[in-house]
Amino acid sequence: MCSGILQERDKALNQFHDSSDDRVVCLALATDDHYTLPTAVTIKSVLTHLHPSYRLEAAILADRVSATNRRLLEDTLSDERVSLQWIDLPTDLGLASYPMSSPLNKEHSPTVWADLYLGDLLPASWRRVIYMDSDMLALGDLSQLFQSDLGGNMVGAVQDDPVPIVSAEFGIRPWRQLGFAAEDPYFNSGILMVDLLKWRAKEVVAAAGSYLARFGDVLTQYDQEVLNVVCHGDWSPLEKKWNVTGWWNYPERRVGPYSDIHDEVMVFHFAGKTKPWKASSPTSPFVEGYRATAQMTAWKRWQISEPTRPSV
Ligand SMILES: [Mn+2]
Repeated sequence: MCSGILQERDKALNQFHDSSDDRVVCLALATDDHYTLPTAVTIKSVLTHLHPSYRLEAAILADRVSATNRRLLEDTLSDERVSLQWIDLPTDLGLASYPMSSPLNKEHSPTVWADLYLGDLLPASWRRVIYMDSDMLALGDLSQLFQSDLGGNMVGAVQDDPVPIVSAEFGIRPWRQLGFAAEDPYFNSGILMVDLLKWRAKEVVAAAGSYLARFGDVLTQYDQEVLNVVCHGDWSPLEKKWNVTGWWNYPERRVGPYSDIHDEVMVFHFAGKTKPWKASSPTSPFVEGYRATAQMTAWKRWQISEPTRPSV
């Protein structure tokens, strides 16, 4: 009985595969020169866990990355299952030029805004893409995410933990003026599953520019906030396992449906200030996994140079 069901399921999966001419996952990340190593680690982790029948096409939206770091990233990812393309960010990204007087908006790299330009910069032949931050470690097969049903929406994303709704502190301050409901959900933008056909049809950059022109002075969360405005009512919630942050490091939060969340992680997101490539980062199994992946890169001098603090 059970095996019959499994055979049916396998048949359905094979039909899906047979009907798609190419088993490819399209992935995009953005980096400046300083983030090239973390970007390489994230892509390496994706490749390591990708289903063996899939290839990876990775686009790197690059802000002035040096020739040396490009070569090191390419050497790290020299694998017949991956093809890389560098896409240089224009030096005059319009969204990076808005005056943002909010004290929360410190000096930041233009790469912060690169995700808003996915529709403009990625190859026209790409119909879907997974966008990832460069502070993430894949622990599972992203071909499953790439096949997600977005229910006709433009984007799939994971609801944020510290900011679950638009009216939360550090959510969307002008939610009333925008006509949103207080309880409307708010997502973390560290990983996005994007329907590029819908994205390109929506003129995302223009919508983002209008928001920044009106409310740039009360912005609290950079591109994440703007994406939540632009994608409002047009995103599907993805399962938490696709974007598990350090918010879950506190055992008292891992209760009820989330009691096993750490066993289910498909992508761990080192959101916040403590990054695993900094020696000052508290250790955890995810940090150890990250550092093991970093050892597989071509950066021979990858090391933790400061003394590590014990985990708290
Ligand atoms: Mn992040």
